[in-house]
Amino acid sequence: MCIYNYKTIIIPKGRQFMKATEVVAKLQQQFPHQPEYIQAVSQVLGTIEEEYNKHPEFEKANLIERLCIPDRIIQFRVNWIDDKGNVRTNMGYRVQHNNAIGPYKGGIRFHSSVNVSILKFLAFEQVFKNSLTTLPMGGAKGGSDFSPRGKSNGEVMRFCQAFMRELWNYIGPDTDVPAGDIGVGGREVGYMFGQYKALTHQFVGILTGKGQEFGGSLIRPEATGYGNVYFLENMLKTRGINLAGKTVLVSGAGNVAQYTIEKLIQLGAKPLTCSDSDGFVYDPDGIDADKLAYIMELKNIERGRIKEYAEEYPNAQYFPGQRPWGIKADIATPCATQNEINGEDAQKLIDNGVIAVSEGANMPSTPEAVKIFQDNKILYCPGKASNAGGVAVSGLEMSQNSERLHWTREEVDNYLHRIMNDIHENCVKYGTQADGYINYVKGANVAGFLKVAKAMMAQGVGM
Ligand code: NDP
Ligand code: 2IT
Repeated sequence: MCIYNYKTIIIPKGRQFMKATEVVAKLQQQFPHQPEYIQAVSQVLGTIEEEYNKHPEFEKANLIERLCIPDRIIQFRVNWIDDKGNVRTNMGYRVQHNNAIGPYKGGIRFHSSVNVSILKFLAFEQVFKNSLTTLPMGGAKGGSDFSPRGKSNGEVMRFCQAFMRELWNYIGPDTDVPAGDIGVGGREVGYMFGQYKALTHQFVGILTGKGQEFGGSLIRPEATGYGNVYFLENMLKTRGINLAGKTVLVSGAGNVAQYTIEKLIQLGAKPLTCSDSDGFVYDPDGIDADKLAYIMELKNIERGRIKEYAEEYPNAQYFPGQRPWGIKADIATPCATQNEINGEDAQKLIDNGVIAVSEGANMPSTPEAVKIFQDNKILYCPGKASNAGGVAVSGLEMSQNSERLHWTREEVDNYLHRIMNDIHENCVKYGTQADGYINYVKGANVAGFLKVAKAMMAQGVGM
Protein backbone atom coordinates (compact mmCIF):
# COMPACT_ATOMS: atom_id res chain seq x y z
CA MET A 1 0.00 0.00 0.00
CA CYS A 2 1.37 3.42 -0.90
CA ILE A 3 0.21 5.98 1.62
CA TYR A 4 2.39 8.93 0.73
CA ASN A 5 3.93 10.01 -2.52
CA TYR A 6 7.43 11.28 -2.02
CA LYS A 7 10.53 12.50 -3.76
CA THR A 8 13.84 12.25 -1.89
CA ILE A 9 13.07 13.10 1.71
CA ILE A 10 15.49 15.27 3.60
CA ILE A 11 14.36 16.21 7.07
CA PRO A 12 16.09 19.45 8.14
CA LYS A 13 18.58 19.07 11.02
CA GLY A 14 18.01 20.92 14.28
CA ARG A 15 14.30 21.44 13.68
CA GLN A 16 12.11 21.70 16.80
CA PHE A 17 9.06 19.84 15.49
CA MET A 18 8.15 16.56 13.84
CA LYS A 19 6.03 16.20 10.73
CA ALA A 20 4.43 12.74 10.64
CA THR A 21 4.00 12.63 6.87
CA GLU A 22 7.73 13.36 6.34
CA VAL A 23 8.87 10.73 8.82
CA VAL A 24 6.59 8.12 7.28
CA ALA A 25 7.76 9.00 3.78
CA LYS A 26 11.39 8.69 4.88
CA LEU A 27 10.72 5.30 6.46
CA GLN A 28 8.93 4.20 3.32
CA GLN A 29 12.03 5.12 1.37
CA GLN A 30 14.29 3.25 3.78
CA PHE A 31 12.03 0.18 3.95
CA PRO A 32 10.23 0.16 0.60
CA HIS A 33 8.78 -3.36 0.72
CA GLN A 34 7.26 -3.32 4.18
CA PRO A 35 3.63 -2.19 3.71
CA GLU A 36 2.25 -3.47 7.05
CA TYR A 37 5.06 -1.79 8.98
CA ILE A 38 4.50 1.52 7.18
CA GLN A 39 0.74 1.22 7.73
CA ALA A 40 1.17 0.74 11.50
CA VAL A 41 3.74 3.53 11.83
CA SER A 42 1.73 6.02 9.81
CA GLN A 43 -1.38 5.42 11.91
CA VAL A 44 0.50 6.02 15.14
CA LEU A 45 2.51 9.05 14.00
CA GLY A 46 -0.55 10.78 12.58
CA THR A 47 -2.19 10.67 16.01
CA ILE A 48 0.80 11.51 18.26
CA GLU A 49 2.20 14.37 16.19
CA GLU A 50 0.42 17.09 18.19
CA GLU A 51 1.44 15.69 21.59
CA TYR A 52 5.02 15.02 20.41
CA ASN A 53 5.41 18.60 19.23
CA LYS A 54 4.50 19.93 22.68
CA HIS A 55 7.93 18.57 23.74
CA PRO A 56 10.71 20.15 21.63
CA GLU A 57 13.21 18.07 23.62
CA PHE A 58 11.79 14.93 21.95
CA GLU A 59 12.69 16.14 18.47
CA LYS A 60 16.11 17.29 19.65
CA ALA A 61 16.75 13.72 20.82
CA ASN A 62 15.44 12.37 17.48
CA LEU A 63 13.03 10.31 19.52
CA ILE A 64 10.74 9.63 16.60
CA GLU A 65 13.21 7.64 14.50
CA ARG A 66 14.46 5.85 17.60
CA LEU A 67 10.88 4.88 18.39
CA CYS A 68 9.94 3.74 14.88
CA ILE A 69 13.00 1.69 13.97
CA PRO A 70 13.48 -1.52 15.99
CA ASP A 71 16.49 -1.85 18.29
CA ARG A 72 17.51 -4.97 16.36
CA ILE A 73 16.18 -7.84 14.26
CA ILE A 74 17.54 -11.32 14.78
CA GLN A 75 17.11 -13.47 11.68
CA PHE A 76 18.01 -17.13 11.27
CA ARG A 77 17.47 -20.30 9.27
CA VAL A 78 15.57 -23.16 10.90
CA ASN A 79 16.30 -26.73 9.75
CA TRP A 80 13.98 -29.53 10.78
CA ILE A 81 13.13 -33.04 9.63
CA ASP A 82 9.61 -33.96 8.49
CA ASP A 83 7.89 -37.33 9.01
CA LYS A 84 9.19 -38.65 5.68
CA GLY A 85 12.78 -37.91 6.67
CA ASN A 86 13.14 -34.85 4.41
CA VAL A 87 15.23 -31.97 5.71
CA ARG A 88 13.07 -28.83 5.61
CA THR A 89 14.11 -25.20 5.87
CA ASN A 90 12.19 -22.18 7.17
CA MET A 91 13.08 -18.65 8.20
CA GLY A 92 12.97 -17.52 11.84
CA TYR A 93 12.96 -13.98 13.27
CA ARG A 94 12.82 -11.97 16.47
CA VAL A 95 12.21 -8.24 16.21
CA GLN A 96 13.33 -6.60 19.48
CA HIS A 97 11.74 -3.20 19.06
CA ASN A 98 12.04 -1.24 22.28
CA ASN A 99 12.96 -2.06 25.90
CA ALA A 100 12.68 1.39 27.48
CA ILE A 101 10.08 0.37 30.06
CA GLY A 102 10.86 -3.33 30.55
CA PRO A 103 12.28 -6.48 28.98
CA TYR A 104 11.28 -7.10 25.35
CA LYS A 105 7.92 -8.88 25.34
CA GLY A 106 5.61 -10.15 22.64
CA GLY A 107 4.35 -13.21 20.87
CA ILE A 108 5.70 -15.61 18.27
CA ARG A 109 3.72 -16.24 15.09
CA PHE A 110 3.99 -19.36 12.93
CA HIS A 111 2.20 -18.78 9.63
CA SER A 112 3.17 -19.11 5.98
CA SER A 113 2.66 -15.35 5.48
CA VAL A 114 5.22 -14.30 8.14
CA ASN A 115 7.87 -11.86 6.90
CA VAL A 116 9.91 -8.95 8.26
CA SER A 117 7.23 -6.36 7.44
CA ILE A 118 4.52 -8.20 9.38
CA LEU A 119 6.76 -8.83 12.39
CA LYS A 120 7.97 -5.22 12.41
CA PHE A 121 4.39 -3.93 12.43
CA LEU A 122 3.49 -6.32 15.24
CA ALA A 123 6.58 -5.44 17.32
CA PHE A 124 5.95 -1.71 16.83
CA GLU A 125 2.31 -2.06 17.93
CA GLN A 126 3.40 -4.18 20.88
CA VAL A 127 5.49 -1.31 22.30
CA PHE A 128 2.40 0.89 22.70
CA LYS A 129 0.16 -1.96 23.79
CA ASN A 130 2.54 -3.11 26.50
CA SER A 131 2.95 0.45 27.71
CA LEU A 132 -0.86 0.73 28.00
CA THR A 133 -1.07 -2.35 30.25
CA THR A 134 0.65 -0.33 33.01
CA LEU A 135 3.08 -3.25 33.47
CA PRO A 136 6.85 -3.02 32.88
CA MET A 137 7.21 -4.63 29.46
CA GLY A 138 9.01 -3.50 26.31
CA GLY A 139 7.87 -4.55 22.83
CA ALA A 140 8.96 -7.38 20.54
CA LYS A 141 7.58 -9.96 18.12
CA GLY A 142 8.97 -13.05 16.46
CA GLY A 143 8.00 -15.93 14.28
CA SER A 144 8.53 -18.08 11.27
CA ASP A 145 7.02 -18.77 7.86
CA PHE A 146 6.51 -22.35 9.07
CA SER A 147 2.81 -23.28 9.06
CA PRO A 148 1.65 -25.81 11.67
CA ARG A 149 -1.43 -26.46 9.49
CA GLY A 150 -1.42 -30.05 8.23
CA LYS A 151 1.74 -30.95 10.19
CA SER A 152 1.87 -33.90 12.59
CA ASN A 153 2.48 -33.42 16.28
CA GLY A 154 6.00 -34.80 15.85
CA GLU A 155 6.76 -32.36 13.04
CA VAL A 156 5.52 -29.41 15.10
CA MET A 157 7.68 -30.54 18.03
CA ARG A 158 10.81 -30.91 15.90
CA PHE A 159 10.20 -27.52 14.32
CA CYS A 160 9.69 -25.81 17.70
CA GLN A 161 12.88 -27.40 19.02
CA ALA A 162 14.84 -26.30 15.97
CA PHE A 163 13.41 -22.77 16.24
CA MET A 164 14.41 -22.51 19.90
CA ARG A 165 17.91 -23.88 19.18
CA GLU A 166 18.46 -20.67 17.20
CA LEU A 167 16.57 -18.26 19.45
CA TRP A 168 17.58 -19.30 22.98
CA ASN A 169 20.69 -17.17 23.20
CA TYR A 170 18.78 -13.93 22.57
CA ILE A 171 16.02 -14.35 25.18
CA GLY A 172 15.84 -14.55 28.97
CA PRO A 173 13.47 -13.68 31.84
CA ASP A 174 14.95 -10.16 32.13
CA THR A 175 15.91 -9.80 28.46
CA ASP A 176 13.11 -10.91 26.16
CA VAL A 177 10.10 -13.08 26.97
CA PRO A 178 8.19 -14.47 23.96
CA ALA A 179 4.66 -15.99 24.03
CA GLY A 180 2.03 -17.23 21.57
CA ASP A 181 0.30 -15.61 18.60
CA ILE A 182 -1.18 -17.03 15.39
CA GLY A 183 -0.14 -20.70 15.05
CA VAL A 184 1.56 -20.73 18.46
CA GLY A 185 -0.52 -21.89 21.43
CA GLY A 186 0.03 -23.99 24.52
CA ARG A 187 1.42 -26.95 22.56
CA GLU A 188 4.11 -24.93 20.76
CA VAL A 189 5.03 -22.91 23.87
CA GLY A 190 5.48 -26.21 25.76
CA TYR A 191 7.84 -27.64 23.14
CA MET A 192 9.88 -24.42 22.96
CA PHE A 193 10.10 -24.20 26.76
CA GLY A 194 11.31 -27.82 26.93
CA GLN A 195 14.02 -27.13 24.39
CA TYR A 196 15.21 -23.97 26.17
CA LYS A 197 15.47 -25.95 29.39
CA ALA A 198 17.39 -28.74 27.68
CA LEU A 199 19.88 -26.27 26.18
CA THR A 200 20.47 -24.10 29.23
CA HIS A 201 19.72 -26.41 32.19
CA GLN A 202 17.65 -23.57 33.61
CA PHE A 203 14.00 -23.58 34.64
CA VAL A 204 13.10 -19.92 34.24
CA GLY A 205 10.17 -17.90 32.93
CA ILE A 206 11.47 -17.35 29.41
CA LEU A 207 8.07 -17.81 27.78
CA THR A 208 4.52 -16.99 28.85
CA GLY A 209 1.41 -18.99 28.02
CA LYS A 210 3.03 -22.05 29.56
CA GLY A 211 1.05 -25.06 30.82
CA GLN A 212 -0.44 -24.87 34.32
CA GLU A 213 1.90 -27.57 35.54
CA PHE A 214 5.09 -25.66 34.73
CA GLY A 215 4.57 -22.02 35.58
CA GLY A 216 1.71 -20.92 33.35
CA SER A 217 -0.78 -18.41 34.73
CA LEU A 218 -4.43 -19.25 35.14
CA ILE A 219 -6.56 -17.18 32.71
CA ARG A 220 -3.69 -16.64 30.23
CA PRO A 221 -5.40 -18.69 27.49
CA GLU A 222 -8.64 -16.77 28.10
CA ALA A 223 -7.07 -13.34 28.65
CA THR A 224 -7.06 -11.78 25.17
CA GLY A 225 -10.66 -12.71 24.44
CA TYR A 226 -11.96 -11.89 27.91
CA GLY A 227 -10.08 -8.59 27.94
CA ASN A 228 -11.50 -7.73 24.52
CA VAL A 229 -15.04 -8.14 25.83
CA TYR A 230 -14.30 -6.25 29.07
CA PHE A 231 -13.07 -3.38 26.92
CA LEU A 232 -16.12 -3.59 24.67
CA GLU A 233 -18.38 -3.38 27.73
CA ASN A 234 -16.54 -0.23 28.80
CA MET A 235 -17.00 1.36 25.39
CA LEU A 236 -20.72 0.56 25.36
CA LYS A 237 -21.08 1.99 28.86
CA THR A 238 -19.93 5.43 27.61
CA ARG A 239 -23.21 5.49 25.64
CA GLY A 240 -25.31 3.77 28.29
CA ILE A 241 -25.65 0.61 26.17
CA ASN A 242 -25.83 -2.89 27.67
CA LEU A 243 -24.02 -5.81 25.98
CA ALA A 244 -26.69 -8.34 26.95
CA GLY A 245 -28.94 -9.25 24.04
CA LYS A 246 -26.65 -7.75 21.37
CA THR A 247 -25.78 -9.77 18.26
CA VAL A 248 -22.06 -9.99 17.48
CA LEU A 249 -20.00 -10.88 14.41
CA VAL A 250 -16.75 -12.63 15.35
CA SER A 251 -14.03 -13.63 12.89
CA GLY A 252 -11.39 -16.29 13.51
CA ALA A 253 -11.87 -19.53 15.41
CA GLY A 254 -8.57 -19.65 17.28
CA ASN A 255 -7.52 -18.61 20.76
CA VAL A 256 -8.75 -15.01 20.70
CA ALA A 257 -12.03 -15.77 18.91
CA GLN A 258 -12.88 -18.70 21.19
CA TYR A 259 -12.52 -16.79 24.45
CA THR A 260 -14.16 -13.68 23.01
CA ILE A 261 -17.15 -15.88 22.19
CA GLU A 262 -17.04 -17.49 25.65
CA LYS A 263 -17.18 -14.14 27.46
CA LEU A 264 -19.85 -12.79 25.08
CA ILE A 265 -22.04 -15.79 25.92
CA GLN A 266 -21.39 -15.38 29.66
CA LEU A 267 -22.50 -11.74 29.46
CA GLY A 268 -25.69 -12.53 27.57
CA ALA A 269 -24.68 -11.43 24.07
CA LYS A 270 -25.33 -13.55 20.97
CA PRO A 271 -22.29 -14.37 18.78
CA LEU A 272 -23.49 -15.19 15.27
CA THR A 273 -20.36 -16.04 13.31
CA CYS A 274 -16.81 -17.35 13.39
CA SER A 275 -14.32 -18.16 10.64
CA ASP A 276 -11.01 -19.54 9.51
CA SER A 277 -8.88 -18.76 6.50
CA ASP A 278 -11.18 -20.86 4.25
CA GLY A 279 -14.49 -19.14 5.05
CA PHE A 280 -17.03 -18.32 7.76
CA VAL A 281 -20.06 -19.89 9.42
CA TYR A 282 -23.24 -17.98 10.28
CA ASP A 283 -25.47 -19.45 12.96
CA PRO A 284 -28.72 -17.43 13.18
CA ASP A 285 -29.59 -19.23 16.47
CA GLY A 286 -26.34 -17.94 18.01
CA ILE A 287 -23.26 -19.84 19.17
CA ASP A 288 -24.01 -21.12 22.68
CA ALA A 289 -21.75 -22.80 25.25
CA ASP A 290 -22.25 -26.32 23.82
CA LYS A 291 -21.52 -25.15 20.29
CA LEU A 292 -18.43 -23.32 21.55
CA ALA A 293 -17.23 -26.54 23.22
CA TYR A 294 -17.62 -28.20 19.80
CA ILE A 295 -15.54 -25.43 18.14
CA MET A 296 -12.81 -25.78 20.78
CA GLU A 297 -12.61 -29.55 20.29
CA LEU A 298 -12.66 -29.12 16.49
CA LYS A 299 -9.95 -26.42 16.33
CA ASN A 300 -7.72 -27.26 19.32
CA ILE A 301 -7.79 -31.07 19.41
CA GLU A 302 -8.86 -32.35 16.00
CA ARG A 303 -7.35 -29.33 14.21
CA GLY A 304 -10.25 -29.41 11.74
CA ARG A 305 -11.84 -26.72 9.56
CA ILE A 306 -14.69 -24.40 10.56
CA LYS A 307 -16.94 -25.58 7.70
CA GLU A 308 -17.52 -28.75 9.77
CA TYR A 309 -19.57 -26.59 12.19
CA ALA A 310 -22.26 -26.21 9.51
CA GLU A 311 -22.32 -30.00 9.04
CA GLU A 312 -22.79 -30.47 12.83
CA TYR A 313 -25.44 -27.72 13.19
CA PRO A 314 -27.67 -27.73 10.08
CA ASN A 315 -29.28 -24.36 10.87
CA ALA A 316 -25.88 -22.77 10.36
CA GLN A 317 -24.64 -21.79 6.92
CA TYR A 318 -21.05 -21.97 5.62
CA PHE A 319 -19.76 -19.27 3.27
CA PRO A 320 -16.54 -20.48 1.62
CA GLY A 321 -13.92 -17.86 0.77
CA GLN A 322 -15.86 -15.06 2.49
CA ARG A 323 -15.63 -12.93 5.64
CA PRO A 324 -18.57 -12.37 7.99
CA TRP A 325 -18.89 -8.56 7.68
CA GLY A 326 -21.97 -8.63 5.41
CA ILE A 327 -24.18 -10.24 8.08
CA LYS A 328 -26.49 -7.88 9.99
CA ALA A 329 -25.52 -7.49 13.66
CA ASP A 330 -25.08 -4.90 16.42
CA ILE A 331 -21.35 -5.35 17.06
CA ALA A 332 -18.28 -6.68 15.22
CA THR A 333 -15.10 -8.04 16.72
CA PRO A 334 -12.42 -9.16 14.26
CA CYS A 335 -10.24 -11.83 15.92
CA ALA A 336 -8.33 -13.44 13.02
CA THR A 337 -5.59 -11.36 11.39
CA GLN A 338 -4.41 -8.00 10.00
CA ASN A 339 -6.34 -6.11 7.32
CA GLU A 340 -9.34 -8.44 7.43
CA ILE A 341 -11.83 -5.52 7.33
CA ASN A 342 -11.38 -3.26 4.30
CA GLY A 343 -13.25 -0.07 3.40
CA GLU A 344 -16.00 -1.97 1.61
CA ASP A 345 -16.51 -4.31 4.59
CA ALA A 346 -16.58 -1.34 6.97
CA GLN A 347 -19.25 0.36 4.88
CA LYS A 348 -21.35 -2.82 4.94
CA LEU A 349 -21.07 -2.90 8.73
CA ILE A 350 -22.16 0.72 8.99
CA ASP A 351 -25.03 0.22 6.52
CA ASN A 352 -26.20 -2.71 8.65
CA GLY A 353 -26.26 -0.51 11.74
CA VAL A 354 -23.20 -1.73 13.67
CA ILE A 355 -22.68 0.36 16.83
CA ALA A 356 -19.27 -0.88 17.97
CA VAL A 357 -16.11 -2.53 16.62
CA SER A 358 -13.64 -3.94 19.12
CA GLU A 359 -10.46 -5.45 17.69
CA GLY A 360 -9.30 -8.79 19.12
CA ALA A 361 -6.73 -9.16 16.34
CA ASN A 362 -3.79 -6.83 15.66
CA MET A 363 -4.54 -4.15 13.03
CA PRO A 364 -7.50 -6.04 11.49
CA SER A 365 -9.00 -2.85 10.01
CA THR A 366 -7.37 -1.11 7.04
CA PRO A 367 -6.86 2.70 7.25
CA GLU A 368 -9.89 3.12 4.96
CA ALA A 369 -12.04 1.03 7.32
CA VAL A 370 -10.86 2.98 10.38
CA LYS A 371 -11.76 6.26 8.68
CA ILE A 372 -15.26 4.99 7.88
CA PHE A 373 -15.82 3.90 11.50
CA GLN A 374 -14.61 7.22 12.85
CA ASP A 375 -16.44 9.36 10.28
CA ASN A 376 -19.64 7.58 11.30
CA LYS A 377 -18.79 8.15 14.98
CA ILE A 378 -19.34 4.54 16.03
CA LEU A 379 -17.46 3.10 19.00
CA TYR A 380 -14.22 1.82 17.52
CA CYS A 381 -11.16 0.62 19.39
CA PRO A 382 -7.80 -0.46 17.90
CA GLY A 383 -6.32 -3.81 18.90
CA LYS A 384 -3.43 -2.32 20.83
CA ALA A 385 -5.95 -1.31 23.51
CA SER A 386 -8.76 -3.86 23.23
CA ASN A 387 -6.57 -6.96 22.85
CA ALA A 388 -3.98 -5.92 25.47
CA GLY A 389 -5.45 -8.34 28.01
CA GLY A 390 -3.38 -11.21 26.63
CA VAL A 391 -0.02 -9.60 27.11
CA ALA A 392 -1.22 -8.09 30.40
CA VAL A 393 -1.78 -11.55 31.84
CA SER A 394 1.55 -12.58 30.32
CA GLY A 395 3.03 -9.81 32.48
CA LEU A 396 1.22 -11.29 35.48
CA GLU A 397 2.64 -14.71 34.58
CA MET A 398 6.12 -13.16 34.66
CA SER A 399 5.39 -11.74 38.12
CA GLN A 400 4.19 -15.12 39.38
CA ASN A 401 7.27 -16.84 37.94
CA SER A 402 9.57 -14.29 39.62
CA GLU A 403 7.98 -14.77 43.03
CA ARG A 404 7.51 -18.53 42.45
CA LEU A 405 3.81 -18.32 43.29
CA HIS A 406 0.63 -19.30 41.50
CA TRP A 407 -2.30 -16.91 41.81
CA THR A 408 -5.94 -18.02 41.80
CA ARG A 409 -8.22 -17.68 38.79
CA GLU A 410 -10.19 -14.99 40.57
CA GLU A 411 -7.08 -12.95 41.45
CA VAL A 412 -5.83 -12.98 37.86
CA ASP A 413 -9.26 -12.22 36.38
CA ASN A 414 -9.72 -9.29 38.79
CA TYR A 415 -6.32 -7.92 37.77
CA LEU A 416 -7.20 -8.33 34.09
CA HIS A 417 -10.51 -6.56 34.56
CA ARG A 418 -8.81 -3.69 36.37
CA ILE A 419 -6.13 -3.34 33.72
CA MET A 420 -8.71 -3.24 30.90
CA ASN A 421 -10.66 -0.57 32.83
CA ASP A 422 -7.45 1.46 33.27
CA ILE A 423 -6.62 1.20 29.57
CA HIS A 424 -10.12 2.39 28.72
CA GLU A 425 -9.81 5.30 31.11
CA ASN A 426 -6.51 6.31 29.54
CA CYS A 427 -8.01 6.17 26.04
CA VAL A 428 -10.83 8.44 27.20
CA LYS A 429 -8.34 10.82 28.84
CA TYR A 430 -6.19 11.30 25.73
CA GLY A 431 -8.77 10.60 23.01
CA THR A 432 -11.87 12.63 23.86
CA GLN A 433 -12.49 15.25 21.17
CA ALA A 434 -14.14 18.65 21.56
CA ASP A 435 -17.47 17.24 20.32
CA GLY A 436 -17.31 14.47 22.97
CA TYR A 437 -16.49 11.66 20.50
CA ILE A 438 -13.85 9.33 21.92
CA ASN A 439 -11.11 8.75 19.37
CA TYR A 440 -9.75 5.50 20.84
CA VAL A 441 -6.98 5.34 18.23
CA LYS A 442 -5.56 8.68 19.31
CA GLY A 443 -6.17 7.95 23.00
CA ALA A 444 -4.36 4.60 22.90
CA ASN A 445 -1.46 5.90 20.82
CA VAL A 446 -0.82 9.03 22.88
CA ALA A 447 -1.13 7.26 26.24
CA GLY A 448 1.12 4.40 25.13
CA PHE A 449 3.64 6.75 23.55
CA LEU A 450 4.08 9.23 26.42
CA LYS A 451 5.29 6.64 28.93
CA VAL A 452 7.80 5.12 26.52
CA ALA A 453 9.00 8.56 25.39
CA LYS A 454 9.61 9.77 28.93
CA ALA A 455 11.52 6.57 29.78
CA MET A 456 13.67 6.93 26.65
CA MET A 457 14.45 10.57 27.47
CA ALA A 458 15.43 9.68 31.05
CA GLN A 459 17.78 6.94 29.87
CA GLY A 460 19.80 9.10 27.46
CA VAL A 461 20.92 8.33 23.95
CA GLY A 462 21.86 4.67 23.96
CA MET A 463 19.15 2.70 22.31
P1 NDP B 1 -4.81 -18.64 16.35
O1 NDP B 1 -3.75 -19.24 15.53
O2 NDP B 1 -5.25 -19.33 17.59
O3 NDP B 1 -6.11 -18.40 15.47
C1 NDP B 1 -6.04 -17.61 14.33
C2 NDP B 1 -7.38 -17.68 13.62
O4 NDP B 1 -7.42 -16.73 12.58
C3 NDP B 1 -7.64 -19.01 12.97
O5 NDP B 1 -9.01 -19.26 12.94
C4 NDP B 1 -7.08 -18.81 11.57
O6 NDP B 1 -7.63 -19.66 10.59
C5 NDP B 1 -7.48 -17.39 11.31
N1 NDP B 1 -6.53 -16.78 10.38
C6 NDP B 1 -5.19 -16.71 10.51
N2 NDP B 1 -4.64 -16.11 9.46
C7 NDP B 1 -5.66 -15.81 8.65
C8 NDP B 1 -5.74 -15.18 7.40
N3 NDP B 1 -4.64 -14.75 6.76
N4 NDP B 1 -6.97 -15.00 6.86
C9 NDP B 1 -8.10 -15.44 7.50
N5 NDP B 1 -8.08 -16.08 8.68
C10 NDP B 1 -6.89 -16.24 9.25
O7 NDP B 1 -4.32 -17.15 16.67
P2 NDP B 1 -4.82 -16.15 17.79
O8 NDP B 1 -6.25 -16.35 18.04
O9 NDP B 1 -3.87 -16.23 18.91
O10 NDP B 1 -4.57 -14.75 17.09
C11 NDP B 1 -5.61 -14.08 16.35
C12 NDP B 1 -5.26 -12.60 16.24
O11 NDP B 1 -5.19 -12.05 17.57
C13 NDP B 1 -3.93 -12.25 15.61
O12 NDP B 1 -4.05 -11.01 14.94
C14 NDP B 1 -2.99 -12.07 16.80
O13 NDP B 1 -1.89 -11.28 16.50
C15 NDP B 1 -3.93 -11.40 17.78
N6 NDP B 1 -3.59 -11.47 19.18
C16 NDP B 1 -3.36 -12.66 19.81
C17 NDP B 1 -3.08 -12.69 21.16
C18 NDP B 1 -2.91 -13.96 21.91
O14 NDP B 1 -2.78 -13.88 23.14
N7 NDP B 1 -2.93 -15.11 21.28
C19 NDP B 1 -2.96 -11.45 21.94
C20 NDP B 1 -3.29 -10.26 21.20
C21 NDP B 1 -3.58 -10.29 19.88
P3 NDP B 1 -6.80 -20.94 10.05
O15 NDP B 1 -7.04 -22.01 11.07
O16 NDP B 1 -7.40 -21.22 8.73
O17 NDP B 1 -5.36 -20.52 9.96
O1 2IT C 1 -0.20 -9.61 20.19
C1 2IT C 1 -0.06 -9.92 21.40
O2 2IT C 1 -0.22 -9.10 22.30
C2 2IT C 1 0.26 -11.31 21.72
N1 2IT C 1 0.36 -12.12 20.80
C3 2IT C 1 0.53 -11.70 23.13
C4 2IT C 1 1.94 -11.35 23.52
C5 2IT C 1 2.37 -11.86 24.88
O3 2IT C 1 3.56 -11.68 25.16
O4 2IT C 1 1.58 -12.42 25.63
